Amino acid sequence: RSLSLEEIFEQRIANDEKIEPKDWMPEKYRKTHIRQISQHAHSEIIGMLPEGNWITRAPSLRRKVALLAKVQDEAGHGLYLYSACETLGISREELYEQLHSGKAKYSSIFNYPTITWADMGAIGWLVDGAAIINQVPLCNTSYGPYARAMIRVCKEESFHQRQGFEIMLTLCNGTEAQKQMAQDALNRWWWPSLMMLGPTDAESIHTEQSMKWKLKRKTNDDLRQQFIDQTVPQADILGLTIPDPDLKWNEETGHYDFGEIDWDEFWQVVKGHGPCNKERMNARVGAWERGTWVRDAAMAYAEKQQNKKEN
Ligand code: FAQ
Repeated sequence: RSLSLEEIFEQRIANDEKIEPKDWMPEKYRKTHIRQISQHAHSEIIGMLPEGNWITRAPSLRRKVALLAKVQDEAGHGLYLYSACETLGISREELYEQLHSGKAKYSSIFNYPTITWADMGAIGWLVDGAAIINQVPLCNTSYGPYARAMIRVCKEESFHQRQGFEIMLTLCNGTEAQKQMAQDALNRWWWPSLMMLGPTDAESIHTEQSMKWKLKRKTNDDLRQQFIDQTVPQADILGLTIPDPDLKWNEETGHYDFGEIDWDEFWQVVKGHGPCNKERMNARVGAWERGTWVRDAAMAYAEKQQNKKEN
């Protein structure tokens, strides 16, 4: 008996072969990839906004150059991811429409305000730190274009993380007020960074299927634990206190135990009621609308060039 398309697909997944755009794939595999990759792309684009807030106010030329480059990298990540997503048969226009109409999600973390310079340090250290932990396993995800995009994204992300940690280290070695500013940023970004890795495995509706398809290679809870275990010693180096009285090394498990995450807050933010959801969407949609004339001009120019070639 010859194998069905579905059986061949399953076998390829079992053999750790990459699935490529023109290969047969189950409709649900395609849909769930469009969902995750587009949410990831939207997060990169919206993720530029909290940091964009500080480009004009960076404390030195060196800091400004680094921050500008980081925010540009994020635009680049968004573009690789949108391109990867388009290979699944959805257009860029549809993807933007889903973001702008509020139909598509983007990461909860970017709905928090950036109120001091130390937030640039905390975002690099914690948010990029959590992003790397989540994305390194995705370099090995089953869909080829997503896996290949992740390799380059992870390299850039690890540079971003070190940039953030270095801002924190500088503040922590500075005046008492600067160290306080760093502690305050850690206090505000710690819990949202843990939430970024998604609901608990028990609450995660997609994990089981995504693990079977090797879209996800590790569960939300495993990644969260890995992030905590990696970050606590870094806070010790900085001389900062993680705002969790229940955080404690557990000799038996070889991991840190940690306190209860406020999942109500997480779902409020995901549903659009976080501190900056409206501001972020207004900034994004406003930029898109103000850019209409540029897109129109580019299209008119391309058409003119095409006509010249034809005549
Ligand atoms: N925020 O069943 P699960 C970055 C939704 S890194 C909002 O566990 P899944 C770099 C989820 O979509 C940030 N929504 O879902 C950067 C689902 O809703 P749906 C982006 C969330 O997909 C750094 C529902 O909850 N990274 O941008 C969140 O299996 C610094 C149930 O959840 C990625 O996107 C959340 N935090 O696991 C840029 C990585 N968590 O779709 C600038 C790729 C969950 O059914 C500055 N994505 N939800 O309506 C993933 O690894 C996964 O999609 C997870 C969620 C782990 C995020």
